[in-house]
Amino acid sequence: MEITQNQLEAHNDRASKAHQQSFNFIAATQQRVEEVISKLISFQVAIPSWALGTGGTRFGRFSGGGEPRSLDEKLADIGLLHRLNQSSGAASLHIPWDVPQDYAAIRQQAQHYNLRFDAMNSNTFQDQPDQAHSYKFGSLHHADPAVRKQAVEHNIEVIRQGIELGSDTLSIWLADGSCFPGQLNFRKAFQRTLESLQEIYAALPEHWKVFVEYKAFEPNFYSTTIGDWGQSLLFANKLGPKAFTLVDLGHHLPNANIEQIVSLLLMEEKLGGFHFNDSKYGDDDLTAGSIKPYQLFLIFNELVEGLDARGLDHATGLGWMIDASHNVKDPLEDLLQSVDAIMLAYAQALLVDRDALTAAQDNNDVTLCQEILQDAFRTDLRPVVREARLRAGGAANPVGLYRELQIRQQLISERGLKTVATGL
Ligand SMILES: [Mn+2]
Repeated sequence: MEITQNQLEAHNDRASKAHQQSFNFIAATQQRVEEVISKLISFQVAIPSWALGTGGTRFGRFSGGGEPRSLDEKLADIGLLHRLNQSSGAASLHIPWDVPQDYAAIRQQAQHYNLRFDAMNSNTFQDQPDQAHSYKFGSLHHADPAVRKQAVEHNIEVIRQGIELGSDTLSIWLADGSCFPGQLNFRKAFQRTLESLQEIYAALPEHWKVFVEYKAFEPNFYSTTIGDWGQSLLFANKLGPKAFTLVDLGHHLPNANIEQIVSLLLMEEKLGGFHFNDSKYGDDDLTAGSIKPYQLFLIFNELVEGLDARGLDHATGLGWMIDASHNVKDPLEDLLQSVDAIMLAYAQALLVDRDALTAAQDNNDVTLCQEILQDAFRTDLRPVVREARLRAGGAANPVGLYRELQIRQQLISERGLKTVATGL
């Protein structure tokens, strides 16, 4: 199904009066609203193909119905999101879950929805039915060279798929690690991983990048071979200028200062991309901004400051992606909420008075530093995010229009109630 221009305009007309009142107020009280709007319009967040169906836990999975059954239907779902918010103009695919049957047709479909292909994700955390060797004890770090070779070749195959689609980034997350003390020689595991990554790196086309993602724990619960940003940075530095660290917000030990990690990686020119989500405990993969919105704002505050310090374009300087899983919500509604939270945190960070903050920092005026940050965070910028969305051609209230048009019910009638999307 597709949303028509008439449906969009009728919805926006109904919201127009209330929106204008709230927007006029903020535009009259904040000087830099136009600059914020133009940056918001450029900013796009990639939607992961694996988050379009209902996720699950190791205890169960409860399908919501109407889930996409193919790559075509996944792109159609991302097209719907982008139509509603005009901020989801990219897709992040996962191989082998999303192997295209017909590249030209998939490229054409993406063009129809005005989507581009962001980072391609490899998968060596599961065994596929046709593979010769098991990843039960790891992939790129495995003691057996035949397993490592299979995992390296898979990653090179993902690069090849990405070239066909016009992507320029390979994103690697490894489940490799150990569950018990003594299981693994840490040094050898690191060195084997480095050698495997070097082989993959050598296969990158000229303009490509590789993102090395880290994760503190899970599925291994004693050690992870790329467990934190230091280990990822070691690999990225040893690999070369096309290798970067990827920060997934849910992949840290509790209470880690993620904004400081982001700031320093950006300074070192080694921050490559982001996986947005939120968490209370671990890798909860909850809706961005649903648990710790102030942390999300503080992260964006460092991103804006660091990107500006290096003269990088906010929209293209890093890879912006969501990595989430939806167990109890409609995945499409959840993704709309995540993108909205990301745009809001970004808008608030753009509003921070940088000059005043720098002066307060230099004067050790701790109270004023906090006042400046919290003033931006507590300013209701929802009308500004909405205005940017409307000017870009989106809906005043994406979740509202999604419900008014009963999109989930339509997807169920098109695809069936018992469909299961490939993914986690
Ligand atoms: Mn991730």
